Amino acid sequence: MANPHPSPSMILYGGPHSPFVRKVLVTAVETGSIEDMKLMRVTPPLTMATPNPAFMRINPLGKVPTLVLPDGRTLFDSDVICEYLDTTFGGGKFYPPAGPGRWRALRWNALGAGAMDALILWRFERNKAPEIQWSNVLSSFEAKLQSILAAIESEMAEISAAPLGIGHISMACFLGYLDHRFADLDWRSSFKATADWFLEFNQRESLKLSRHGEAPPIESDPPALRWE
Ligand SMILES: N[C@@H](CCC(=O)N[C@@H](CS)C(=O)NCC(=O)O)C(=O)O
Repeated sequence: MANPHPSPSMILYGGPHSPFVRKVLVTAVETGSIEDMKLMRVTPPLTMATPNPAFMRINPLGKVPTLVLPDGRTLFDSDVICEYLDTTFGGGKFYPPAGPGRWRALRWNALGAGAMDALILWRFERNKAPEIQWSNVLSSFEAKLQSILAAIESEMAEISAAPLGIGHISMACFLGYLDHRFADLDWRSSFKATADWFLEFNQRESLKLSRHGEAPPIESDPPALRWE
């Protein structure tokens, strides 16, 4: 689906490899707001080591996702954007009002988003020349990944029974990014309930449309959303 809306009134800055951008895309598809969004790729892609002064005039943090609203104001980070989309277009389902459902959704969201942060930092360290990598940092991230997956696995009965919320979207985007950038890790054999949940969740239209750029195409999937 290539943004069929004739003149989208919002601009989403991002790219096809960021899990935080994917979280916004999934929320945008789920809330029916994707068609009102033009997707603008930030080039070269932002990394911690490549600041982009021009882009910092749009978002002082120099990070994606960044959403430009119809009146020209900008929103960041992914949670502010997702809550905006949820309340403006989605009826406020994904960030429930104060109460146990809200804290549960926000807790799972924090788990998924924290896991994405950890994977990004781990990848940054892993991509350094071997002689300057910190082995204790690498092993610390490896341990954190196991503990995050174990936590998700232990809560899977409650996760799969709960109404769809921002926590599910975050955790699915974490697992998608894990497959995208750490395809060498076989996490499924140790975390079978999580693997089964993700297999099913991954079939949602919102997940199909937002697959990461280099993910192998799945023949039956619709074409991915297009970045300009
Ligand atoms: N907490 C932020 C994290 C966003 C983030 O880390 N984005 C990465 C791309 S995945 C980025 O823009 N990195 C550039 C940088 O760190 O300077 C959010 O939820 O939006």
